[in-house]
Amino acid sequence: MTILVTGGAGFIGSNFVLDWLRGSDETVVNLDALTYAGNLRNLASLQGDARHVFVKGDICDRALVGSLLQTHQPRALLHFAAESHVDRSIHGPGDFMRTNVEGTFALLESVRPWWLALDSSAKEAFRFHHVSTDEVYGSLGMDDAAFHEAHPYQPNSPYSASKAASDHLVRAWHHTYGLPVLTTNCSNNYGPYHFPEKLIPLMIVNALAGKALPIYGDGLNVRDWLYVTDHCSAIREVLARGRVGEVYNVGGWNEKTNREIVETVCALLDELKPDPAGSYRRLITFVKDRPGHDRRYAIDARKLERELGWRPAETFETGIRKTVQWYLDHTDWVTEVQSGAYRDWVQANYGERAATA
Ligand code: NAD
Ligand code: TDX
Repeated sequence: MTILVTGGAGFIGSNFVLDWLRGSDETVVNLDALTYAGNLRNLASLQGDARHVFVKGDICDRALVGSLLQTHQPRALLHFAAESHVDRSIHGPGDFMRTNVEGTFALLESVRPWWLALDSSAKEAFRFHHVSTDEVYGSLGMDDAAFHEAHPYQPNSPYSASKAASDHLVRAWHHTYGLPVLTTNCSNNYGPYHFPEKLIPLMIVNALAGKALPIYGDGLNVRDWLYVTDHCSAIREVLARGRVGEVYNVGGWNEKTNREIVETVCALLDELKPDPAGSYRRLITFVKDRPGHDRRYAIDARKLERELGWRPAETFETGIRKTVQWYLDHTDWVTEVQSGAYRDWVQANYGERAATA
């Protein structure tokens, strides 16, 4: 059996592929365009492993996706590929519309004729699992109840608007064409292989380099944090037993202000790699706020727990300690990502296979 993953060289996608292959002999076909956020280094431990078939390519390329479906006949498609950084979406929304909206549309339209031609049991068994975000629901007040699956969509950034559009497309392809879809909307992830443009890895990497730790606005914006392998286990559960056409919210019940996050990172670094100049807290700097900055996200994950018995394995305390330790142990990964040197490594190790789909 085979699964097709899009965006499997990114942060969550690569964690998912590694996690999946730790517990399964199924082949994973991994379609990724290797944008700045995609890094085959994340999957270096799978080199030579025949269960992992990497294909460099774009989800907008219908001919390519169609041929992958015909060749590999996957029992499921897990759609992670996206432009994912809110700040980048503010400065340049075009790529977000192309990949997140047009790309999801192209993927659905590549899948539909192939899926329709399957025999009835394969058709019934197939799943299109769309990986999405809590940001589609907009911003909560401090006293509001956490987002549940029926919360109205109120996206506020170009990123969240593009993800909201993709969620609606996936929903419509189920209701109109009967495609067996599943959607998960997850809170903020953190953990290994997180690109150092996002809050937690940026703070770790900057602190170790003695650079400023920029906190937007008053730093009291709240995010709900989930360790990435807990997101992976939730996706596995929903894929295995989720009800077709349903949406499941995924979260860790770990609401933290950005100030708390940065102070926790500094305290852990002070313990694990003491700052020669005293404490990394000296680097905290309050900077201009992000335009349209959502105040609070919080996920109500009770449906997932009630229906599928899913619960996160990590607490925030265990997950953030593992994460800080991972970055301390993988300074070479950070250096390569920042310098772009991993692209040379990709060329050397994957050569033509990466260069041509
Ligand atoms: P990421 O930016 O780290 O990785 C995205 C991957 O998609 C990269 O490998 C990139 O090369 C690939 N990609 C981009 N455009 C592509 C295209 N046109 N064709 C093929 N591949 C393309 O993102 P992430 O943080 O791993 O997020 C993965 C998914 O999870 C996204 O859909 C995101 O919206 C969602 N999500 C992320 C979080 C989070 O906290 N990071 C939380 C909830 C949901
Ligand atoms: O330098 C920073 N300083 C700062 O205060 C950065 C990069 C961020 N922040 C703040 C903004 C947010 O309130 O920290 C919070 C987290 O920011 P990001 O790491 O950029 O994540 P966020 O905007 O919350 O979005 C993330 O979670 C949901 C992912 O990037 C999305 O892909 C996911 O859907």
